[in-house]
Amino acid sequence: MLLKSKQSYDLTEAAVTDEAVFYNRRRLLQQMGFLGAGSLLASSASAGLLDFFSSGDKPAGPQFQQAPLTSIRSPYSTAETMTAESKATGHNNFYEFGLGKDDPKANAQGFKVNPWQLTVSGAVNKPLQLDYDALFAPELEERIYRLRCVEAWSMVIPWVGYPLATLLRQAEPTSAARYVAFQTLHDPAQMPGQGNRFLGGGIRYPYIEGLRLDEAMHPLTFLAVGVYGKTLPPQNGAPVRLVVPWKYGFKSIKSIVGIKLVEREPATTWNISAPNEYGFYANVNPQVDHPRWSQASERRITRGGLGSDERIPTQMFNGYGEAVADLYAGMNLRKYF
Ligand SMILES: Nc1nc2c(c(=O)[nH]1)N[C@H]1C(S)=C(S)[C@@H](COP(=O)(O)O)O[C@H]1N2
Ligand SMILES: [Mo]
Repeated sequence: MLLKSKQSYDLTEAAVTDEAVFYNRRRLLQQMGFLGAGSLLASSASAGLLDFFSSGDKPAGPQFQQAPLTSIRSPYSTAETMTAESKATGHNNFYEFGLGKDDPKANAQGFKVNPWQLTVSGAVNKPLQLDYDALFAPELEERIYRLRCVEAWSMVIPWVGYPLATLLRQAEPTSAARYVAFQTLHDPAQMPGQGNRFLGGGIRYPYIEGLRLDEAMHPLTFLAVGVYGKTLPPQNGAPVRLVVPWKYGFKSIKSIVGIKLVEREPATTWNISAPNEYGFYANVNPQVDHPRWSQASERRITRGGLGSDERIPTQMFNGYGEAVADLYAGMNLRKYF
């Protein structure tokens, strides 16, 4: 069940976290986030965007450097078999870097994450401006969560970060704040999908998302700055992304630069794109099918490879119902899908 304490922590990825204890986090933070010079622009200019976006061999440019992160284990973790790191960081949805599942990893290695500015603004008493180092200032914990994509595949991923509520409390939402709006970086020079309707899948950029304030304050709602014991790679939303484990994956917006407390339900990217297919709430619900496919089951990606993925039943609220169902008491979840 959910919110179960991890019994066995003998997973290989844990070694990375433990190893990190020997390092000084600050020193590591200084080393990371680089990124050879403009590999993305250089390669798109020389090879042409279409070649650039064709997946296959790794781009010749420099690889993004991740740094180890020290974190404490969170009781809010599942003990289910974790997805292999190579799958969680190699099979991604991040349309800013291409539509194919292996495009983000292939195309985002030159993404610049430092310097970064995340602002928390709107209906708050104390607006925040967080630079890159400040993103890592709160105490970091590791949360192993199920991630259920609306496309009916799922993974089990060990995120490193802190509750979104930690930041929101610092900003002190006023009584006018009822929703939280999120925005991804808008930088077509670095994110080719943002500058081209074909490469970017025809959605409107920057990618935006939103939560009700009580959803945003829920202890399971997480801001991830790392994964598998290291800083996030760009394809997973470096340097900071949202993780809302009981909602379809598209709510978990990547590479966030803006968090704004607002009075009214904010517009959200996929809802704008196809309102009959993607709702504001997007709670995982095996009883409410997508208009074009069933949501009753999912393909659980673990280590990948032929025949290794299991088809498993999808759980209401992705298995987090005990913790979150109260948020939706009395709501018609077919209407508010
Ligand atoms: N900015 C932005 N955030 C995004 C997306 C995207 O295309 N752009 N894709 C979403 C979708 S559909 C999913 S399933 C998750 C995937 O996260 P992962 O690649 O880290 O598994 O990111 C979400 N966040
Ligand atoms: Mo998704």
